[in-house]
Amino acid sequence: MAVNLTPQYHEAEAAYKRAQTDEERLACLKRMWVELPKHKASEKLQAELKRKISELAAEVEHAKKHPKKTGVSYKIPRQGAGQAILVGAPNVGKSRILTRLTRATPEVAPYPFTTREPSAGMMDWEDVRVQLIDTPPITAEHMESYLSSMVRSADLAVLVLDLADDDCPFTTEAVLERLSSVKTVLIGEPPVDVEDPTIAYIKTLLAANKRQAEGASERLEIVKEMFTPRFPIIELDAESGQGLEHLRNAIYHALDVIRVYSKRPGKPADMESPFTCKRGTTLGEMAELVHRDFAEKLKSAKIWGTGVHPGQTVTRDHVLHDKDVVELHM
Ligand SMILES: Nc1nc2c(ncn2[C@@H]2O[C@H](COP(=O)(O)OP(=O)(O)OP(=O)(O)O)[C@@H](O)[C@H]2O)c(=O)[nH]1
Ligand SMILES: [Mg+2]
Repeated sequence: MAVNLTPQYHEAEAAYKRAQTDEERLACLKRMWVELPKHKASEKLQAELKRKISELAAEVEHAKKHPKKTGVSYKIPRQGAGQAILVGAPNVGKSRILTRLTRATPEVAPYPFTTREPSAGMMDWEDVRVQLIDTPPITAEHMESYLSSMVRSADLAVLVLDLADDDCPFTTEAVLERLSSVKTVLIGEPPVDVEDPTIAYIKTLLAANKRQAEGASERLEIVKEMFTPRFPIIELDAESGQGLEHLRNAIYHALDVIRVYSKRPGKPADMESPFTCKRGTTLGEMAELVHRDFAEKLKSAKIWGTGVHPGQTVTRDHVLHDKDVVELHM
């Protein structure tokens, strides 16, 4: 028998995956519990949720009584059309990629463990911007404690690998294992139905960097054998710039967002600053993005774009397309 989870449940689950602190996670688990249909088919899920809530509640309680003196957490406010996080083994070129795709200037150096703290920059893609985050390296032995929650709350991970290094398939596997040991699974296409809600699947691109290094072609063959079809593989050489535009495009497209331009009645559309929303967003949902009140006040809307006559009046459940121009009437 199917569990038939409600949209509210899925929403709470999505919020759980984005949560960055244990308190937030606990609140989301509680919401998931409330929204979970309580019947025979969902018994396993009920038991699992109950266990998670009780464990996490104990942890939160414990943390309150024994505040940690050490340990840092980084909250980088989301900006732009989406957030992509660069992760990988030491010295693979994560920081170099950030310097090439954004105006950020993290330190780049020819030795491992250069980056000690995350830093962010904005990547231009046509008329939108995507937030990129550079992070300290991950090895089998070490990962900064805050990293997994940053990866979980990102829209996309870019797993960077070093084609100048014979060990690159293994150091990359070590990164994947390290993250999955804390229930953060990097994968090309996250599954639609997730059995265990505590596991976060993060959509991921594999960036095979240093493509022009000696021996890179041979290593790339091995990398392809090991990681296809688990991840889409983007070849690049950040130092020389080869493949950079390919990576820029792949990042934007992987976010799966569309651009919508707003227009006031009787005025030309504002083609300067599009709203971005997930593909599949409806007019009603978009109105809410523009302004919380708009969704309620919305009387009608006209659209210029895909699948409509120019200026056609549409209802709030109309699904929007990239580059649609929308005129909202209150
Ligand atoms: N040949 C070549 N060298 C590169 C490329 N990308 C980065 N490098 C070099 O590789 C070294 C490491 O680059 P970083 O960007 O600091 O690497 P990282 O992954 O940020 O390293 P950590 O911060 O230690 O994790 C530097 O000497 C870069 O100049 C590339 O595409 N080709
Ligand atoms: Mg670095």
